[in-house]
Amino acid sequence: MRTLTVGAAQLGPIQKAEGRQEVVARMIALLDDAAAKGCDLVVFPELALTTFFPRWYMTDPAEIDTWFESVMPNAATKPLFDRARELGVAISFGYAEKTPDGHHFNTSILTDKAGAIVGKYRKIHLPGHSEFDEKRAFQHLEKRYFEPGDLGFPVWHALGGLMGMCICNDRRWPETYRVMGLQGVEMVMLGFNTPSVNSQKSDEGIEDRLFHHKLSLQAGAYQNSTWVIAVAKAGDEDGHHLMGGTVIVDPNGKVVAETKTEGDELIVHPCDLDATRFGKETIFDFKRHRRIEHYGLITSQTGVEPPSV
Ligand code: CDT
Repeated sequence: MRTLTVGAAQLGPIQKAEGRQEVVARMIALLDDAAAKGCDLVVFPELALTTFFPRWYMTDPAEIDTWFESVMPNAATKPLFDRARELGVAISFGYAEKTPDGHHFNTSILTDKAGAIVGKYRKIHLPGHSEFDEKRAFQHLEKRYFEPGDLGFPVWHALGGLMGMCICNDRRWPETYRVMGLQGVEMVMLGFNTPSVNSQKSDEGIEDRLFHHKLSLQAGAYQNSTWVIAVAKAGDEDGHHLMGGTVIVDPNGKVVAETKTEGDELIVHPCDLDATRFGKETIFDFKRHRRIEHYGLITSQTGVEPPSV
């Protein structure tokens, strides 16, 4: 057994006016609880330090940059890194990253148990749109504020296993898991901010949204025989509701732990990384069973091109 005890630390809503220090204090409270419960690793949501700001239309670059971190750790997040190091607990969380040369990414990081950053991922599948869209019930401007990630889907030797990350919308795309699966990933960590209503289809509500969320995670976990840790930012942010549904999914595709609220809430599960072996060595032994000679369209073509009649 190679057991990694994981805490999925859901955050409740963060209002637009709430500062990073307040949020970091909430994250530290969850981290303390996780350490007391024996966690090796605590995973926090996408854009964990602020409200889900891509719902707000902004034009002033200086205002936009107030939502970004140009150094990590920084003054606001140092107490979180310090506490994680004191407790000997690894952490993963998402934030808006501005690079020294001015690029903007939706990023997540993984630290080791000494608080050193050992992995960084930049969100590749950015949902939404880049200009104000009056037809939507509310805006989702990730394509305005972020560039698509430029780091691929790396997998790292960390915490005694093979660890990968993706972010929110990435979880809906089978390619995300498969690229990591081909590197032997044993645990995928991801955070999400998912509105509980479809802004372009008002009759698609929270029940459908939670269904699609779990469907994607469970399929990704099963088809690549990996643990998946999916962590929400949930609840009502300035009148905009985000669904909960923080879950831990085992390599068989089963949900083994799930939050019950839309507030700050920790769920904990002992994840045996060796439980990924059976699937990887049998039905999903890629080397024996994949037929790449038939998969060319996946990387040569983006959109749908029906055959000619
Ligand atoms: N944050 C994020 O990626 N949210 C998306 C919403 C999709 S609707 C524009 C998600 O996939 O949950």
